[in-house]
Amino acid sequence: MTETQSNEIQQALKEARKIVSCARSVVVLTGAGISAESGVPTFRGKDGLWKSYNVMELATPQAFKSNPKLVWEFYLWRRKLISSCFPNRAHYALVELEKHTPEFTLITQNVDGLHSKAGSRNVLEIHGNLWRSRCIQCGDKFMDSRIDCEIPPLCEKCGGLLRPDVVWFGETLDTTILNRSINALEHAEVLLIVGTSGVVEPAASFGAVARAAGAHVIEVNIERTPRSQMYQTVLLGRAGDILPELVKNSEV
Ligand code: BV8
Ligand code: ZN
Repeated sequence: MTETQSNEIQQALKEARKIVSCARSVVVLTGAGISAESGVPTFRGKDGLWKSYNVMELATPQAFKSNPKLVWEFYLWRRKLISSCFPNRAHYALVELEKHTPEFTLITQNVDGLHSKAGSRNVLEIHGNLWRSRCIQCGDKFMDSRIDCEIPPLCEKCGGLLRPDVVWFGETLDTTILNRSINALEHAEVLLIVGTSGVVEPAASFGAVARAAGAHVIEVNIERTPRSQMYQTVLLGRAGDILPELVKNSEV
């Protein structure tokens, strides 16, 4: 990287830091990229999940209907992998930011539970949580830390089939969580979008919703995305390097 490039990045980071530290209401939208440095594979990266599995074939209600055992193998494999992953500096930077921002909402597409594990409080898990199971018969929902069990697991209350409590492709998001997300986006002064390829809807359009409502949108990613050109600020780099720098003076 040339001297000029690094100065430009420093300048952009300094401006972004000022915007974030002065904002009353901040919304953050995260994707798989924020957990990459914790060792959780992203979906579309070079070593992404899609390379070893066809997620579109596994993360759908049709797949579960036709082969619940295979789908549970996929999810238990992910639980096992994620059980040895811990929040990284980027997750903790958002915990700090939340402490120093009057109105703060964290919207995550991730199902790994690492934001709550880091201590974030106002978290909207729009795609659900891998560590929660739900009965398709009686609807019982509970935190489920099992990484090994008889598959497909059955509900202890009614004997019905359990499923991971995540949102699959082709399924609608929880209405309450979606409405809370849209409401936060429409009242945000700043939207910080971290580590998402901006492909999966409706989350991919959240930047446009906030921008249209007057927010300053800051994207943090290791590369530009198809949505970058619509955002006022794009900070290229790893979330674990950029976020601690972005929020550091909010600790004062
Ligand atoms: C819905 C849970 C109504 C399960 C997930 C045509 C057009 C538009 C939409 C659609 C369409 N056809 C169908 C749809 C709807 C569909 C959709 O969007 N499909 C896409 C593929 C086109 N969406 C839905 O079905 C949603 N429901 O819309 O309901 C409806 C219903 C029926 C029909 C139409 C509408 C439900 C979507 C939820 C799917 N569930 N996850 C599970 O995890 O197993 S999505 C899953 O993939 C993740 O949750 C996540 O959201 C998504 C992956 O995205 P990212 O998080 O962005 O991850 P990715 O790997 O792609 O990118 C990582 C990024 O990080 C990269 O940019 C990389 O550069 C960056 N990065 C890497 N390392 C770092 C980094 N950045 C910073 N630092 C680093 N260190
Ligand atoms: Zn049940």
